[in-house]
Amino acid sequence: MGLSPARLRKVGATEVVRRNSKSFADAGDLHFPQIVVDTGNPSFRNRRKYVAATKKIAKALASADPDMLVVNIGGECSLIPGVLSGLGRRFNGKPGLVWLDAHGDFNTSQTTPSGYIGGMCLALACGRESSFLRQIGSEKALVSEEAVAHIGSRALDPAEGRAMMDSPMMLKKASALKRRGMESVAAEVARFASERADWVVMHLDLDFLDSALMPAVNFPTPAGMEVSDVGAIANALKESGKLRVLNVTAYDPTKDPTGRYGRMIVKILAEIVSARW
Ligand SMILES: [Mn+2]
Repeated sequence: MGLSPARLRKVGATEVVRRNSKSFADAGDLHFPQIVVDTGNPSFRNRRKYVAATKKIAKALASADPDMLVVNIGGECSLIPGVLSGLGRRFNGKPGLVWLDAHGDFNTSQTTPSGYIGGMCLALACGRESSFLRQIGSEKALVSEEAVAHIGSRALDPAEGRAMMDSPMMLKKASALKRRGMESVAAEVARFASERADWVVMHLDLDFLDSALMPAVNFPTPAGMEVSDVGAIANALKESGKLRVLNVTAYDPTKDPTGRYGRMIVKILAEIVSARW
């Protein structure tokens, strides 16, 4: 996934954002030490490197222009604490988070079956590991769970799923979205986020999409969503006037030898940044 930003730039990601924006600035790429062997506590692997990476992301974003849409290309979903921490210093008011993902990313070191940070990063942003918050220099949760909408899940671990059900977050599983249709859910999600937040982050883990549509991710998951569902959410959020940040994560170029899926992601990106923005 670390190869994703360079590959997506190569197939036009930077260009479509530039072309669809009134003003544009490119903050460049961040580089992190490669993790070859997992180290540290098996219930929170690679923690030391992750804390350093989170601080680096936060620092890079702390000078972002609050009047522009900030587009972050991952890497994996675990960029989120860095994004919220950095932009939280710069933007006024409370953040909201609309999280599109097949997975919960809501484990903690107490519930994780693997110690994989990517499966815990949303819970970390929500402040469920106070020691992590202290390590990155934050006194409180980076986003309140009351302002989180989790959309499109279909592969939750049991304890993680229970924690999500008990949380005040909005939880819309893929099965419910298919029953109700995305148009009405999108309006509800946008209303939820804009009522509870002053600025909203749309976070797209590409495995939100059905694995047949988007197999170039690390954890492709069937029974997923369509590209038009991403567009419906993006449009509803744009109409709310509070969408300030877009994260696009989890593309794995090594699973995309022809570049076909990279081009598809650039097209999705173009749609999100262009229409009605
Ligand atoms: Mn995922």
